[in-house]
Amino acid sequence: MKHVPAELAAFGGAPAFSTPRSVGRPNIGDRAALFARLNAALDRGWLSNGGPLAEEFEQRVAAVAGTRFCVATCNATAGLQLALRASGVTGEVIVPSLTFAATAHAVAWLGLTPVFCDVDPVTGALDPEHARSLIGPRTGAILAVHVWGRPAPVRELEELAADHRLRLFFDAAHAFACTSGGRPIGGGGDGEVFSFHSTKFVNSFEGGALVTDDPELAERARRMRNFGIAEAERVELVGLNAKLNEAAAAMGLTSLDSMDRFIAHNRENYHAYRAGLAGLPGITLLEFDERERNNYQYMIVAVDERRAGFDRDTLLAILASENVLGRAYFSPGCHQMLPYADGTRLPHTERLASQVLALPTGIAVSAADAATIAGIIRVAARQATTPAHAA
Ligand code: T4K
Repeated sequence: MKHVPAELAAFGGAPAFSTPRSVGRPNIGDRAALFARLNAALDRGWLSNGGPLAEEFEQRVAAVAGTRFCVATCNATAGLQLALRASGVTGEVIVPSLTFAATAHAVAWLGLTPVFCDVDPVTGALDPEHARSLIGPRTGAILAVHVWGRPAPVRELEELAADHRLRLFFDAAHAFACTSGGRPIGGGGDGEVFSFHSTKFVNSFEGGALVTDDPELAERARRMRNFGIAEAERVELVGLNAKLNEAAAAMGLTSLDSMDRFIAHNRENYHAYRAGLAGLPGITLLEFDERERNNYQYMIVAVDERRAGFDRDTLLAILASENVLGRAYFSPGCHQMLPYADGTRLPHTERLASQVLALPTGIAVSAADAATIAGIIRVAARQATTPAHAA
């Protein structure tokens, strides 16, 4: 077990870790199984365009999500674009601002207008009442996000969308294998999109998937994913190339084989962080509702500067000097990013975006590491409130 420094590296102590512990380090599953799958694909001479590995991956993702259909894609951003385009959304799309830029970009790239919505001040989930106030004659859809793997208010949003005849999608990039109200995330709204990027707990190097129970949407998205080709050379729709290749599917399947182990590991880390950070003034670890199934892949802490004695960016710097590479996910909110900034103010989003950071977890981080990292934060908090460092 690593030591918790009595003196922080930022003040001349030795770093707690000799090699980095970083957010987003990929979980690597069984290498032999991965190479066997890759070899089989090479032997088959079938490397993309709906190969057997991609089809198996789709079936297994649909089984986890509890949906009838799964359309695997080269990444989640393309999956979001397919979902919106295949369902004929026009005009404005209501999206939370507290998310990765990809959510807004998927909308804007299609020539649609993202309209940014505020979030719950504690959980960061899209606020249905604020969303309601943003609905106007040009609104075509709501694209909510299960940010950090914590479920958005699925039922309220389904009611809201139904009341206004809007399409409803969920960016479920963070929420594969989670549940909401006991229901697997995947079956909400018209469709949901997962990410299997390398930084996700289940990864296919790069990859994504649109899951839905709507056969028409699934079929249109499937065709649009492959240049709009219906069969042979018959092109029926404007399409793009958003297919998942066989190497990616091989990695995705291998990752799925280890999914339960990855979740159990992340859960242990979560509990180590929770125990280590308990009772620290101004430091709040965003909790998981353990009545639900969670993937525990984003460890999010909010730093309240007034009570902690330091701000989020100072904590990130302190951690970095200990070789702990956190990330300011997600800061700033999309509504304050250059392509979208138009003076809109979203108070809850802005406060959370200024306070949150992600701490390292995943297979490369042990529960003992998590305890050490929590210990560093504890030391930082103590030093921040002692007169020598408080100035
Ligand atoms: N919606 C939401 C809510 C999302 O969060 C995302 C993606 C999407 C949609 C779109 O999904 P995809 O189209 O990507 O499938 C990373 C990921 O690239 C991105 O997928 C993810 N969200 C986002 C939250 O994180 P960056 O710009 O922070 O990546 P980068 O290169 O700075 O790496 C992040 C950390 O991971 C670093 O500490 C380094 C580490 N890392 C990264 C890679 C790729 C590794 O250790 N090994 C690696 O192979 O976006």
